[in-house]
Amino acid sequence: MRNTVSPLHSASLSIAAFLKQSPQWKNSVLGALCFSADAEECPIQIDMGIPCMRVPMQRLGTGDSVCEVWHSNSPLTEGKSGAIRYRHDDAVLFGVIELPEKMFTPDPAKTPLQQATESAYRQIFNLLDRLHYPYLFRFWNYIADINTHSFGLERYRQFNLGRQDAFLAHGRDVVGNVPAACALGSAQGPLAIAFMAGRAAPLSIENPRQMSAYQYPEQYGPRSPTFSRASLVRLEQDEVLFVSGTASIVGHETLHPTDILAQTRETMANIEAVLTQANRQASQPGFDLATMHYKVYVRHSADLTQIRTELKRIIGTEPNAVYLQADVCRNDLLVEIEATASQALMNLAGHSD
Ligand code: 3EB
Repeated sequence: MRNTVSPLHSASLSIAAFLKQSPQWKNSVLGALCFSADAEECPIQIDMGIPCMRVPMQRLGTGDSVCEVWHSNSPLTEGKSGAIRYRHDDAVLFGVIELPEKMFTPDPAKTPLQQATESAYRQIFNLLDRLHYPYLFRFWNYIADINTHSFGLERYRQFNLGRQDAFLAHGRDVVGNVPAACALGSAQGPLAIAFMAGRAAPLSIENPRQMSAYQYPEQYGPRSPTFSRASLVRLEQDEVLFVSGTASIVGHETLHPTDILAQTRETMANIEAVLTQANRQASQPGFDLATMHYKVYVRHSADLTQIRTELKRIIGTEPNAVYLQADVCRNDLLVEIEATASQALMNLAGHSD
């Protein structure tokens, strides 16, 4: 964001462009999420051992694929544990896990998706305990047919059951200090979860315009979702802000159920409110709408142009944004936007370069 590239930062590029990068560049990759409509396994993971999660989602606008790539400028170690692949430096670990629901049998008490979710989260928590990266910064959750009902419950709500059970089983907080997250629907594929964790506790940030998601009332499902509106991570040389998937929700209610322009404005008002909270708690109040990196999940691809035009108008300049076609976790939500930024810390205790 400032003149220096932050030690932990993300970049967006196509799968083809990724494959053409230098070996040094690839060695500095902590991990990646690759979004593309075709159903092949991530070529990056196959070729290089980089933890890379392929998400079956259509990119909208330009190009047919896009990877969100996280870099570190410290030496990296990689490994596998059960279904998880990960890389870490001394401070941060990035991992991915994909679990097909057909590995699990329906049980009267727990649906296959619920079991897959609980298993994935438990595997993640076990790995982080073992390698001593106890603090979760952020989860990315992708679930096929997220709005479909099965076993008498919407699939997103089944996911929420499994997720909260895993947090509770590991003695983790389910209110207050919870990680940032997003949860989106893909067309097909296994439950796919990516995560970033570290050795320093992040600050969990809430939005005064919204009820905390972990306090949503029961009308949204038997268990509340376990995520915060943002998490602010302070590392040795930089500070990273992960703004969770954000939608047109005020209090706990969806606003403007059929109006894409109004949903886009409400969503951006929510992100702006989260940035205001983050700047109060950051070491430098440097986060602003114009310098965030956005991922915009669009339910109906026909809405792309309107969303794009409105975002540019609100932000005042062409945003750094990637657009993807996805289902959002309430039927009446038409768009969900997440945002990330990292800023290099300046003037710290005699460090200057
Ligand atoms: C919302 O605000 C919209 O279940 O992990 C956004 C971000 C949403 C994360 C999650 C859900 C999740 O409730 C949905």
